[in-house]
Amino acid sequence: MQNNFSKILISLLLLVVSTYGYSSEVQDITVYRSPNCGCCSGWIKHLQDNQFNVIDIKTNNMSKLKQKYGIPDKLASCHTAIIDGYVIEGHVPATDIKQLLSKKLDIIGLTVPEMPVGTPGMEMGNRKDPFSVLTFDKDGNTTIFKQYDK
Ligand SMILES: [Cu+2]
Repeated sequence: MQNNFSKILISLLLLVVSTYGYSSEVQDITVYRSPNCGCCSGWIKHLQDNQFNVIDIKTNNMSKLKQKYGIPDKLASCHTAIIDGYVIEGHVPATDIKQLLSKKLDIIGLTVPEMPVGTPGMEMGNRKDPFSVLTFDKDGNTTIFKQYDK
């Protein structure tokens, strides 16, 4: 009896450990930003709150970097991030990054062009501008990945 109880206890413990281990799986994301970008820090915090491990790289060469990763001017924002071979440009919500990683689309990555108010890292009280998360490919084609209205 005592023995059975310990067995049950141990398997329960293992279940808890494996479930916890799965849900807390963190993924590395490299974020490039200029040293004094405040809203970039806000977005980094949002990623960390959503179980991403952020490698924060400060550089004064953002425009060169955007060229290198194939981000056209009209799709550009402040920071540029790289995760799992994808480019994440601007204030893209963490849920959309996770969705992209599970979908494995044949695109360069996602962007929220410019810096809409109300996106993660761009909070200004209750103000929320509608915005779109766009996919973009190497030819500069875009599609709407997710639309956020107020
Ligand atoms: Cu920004």
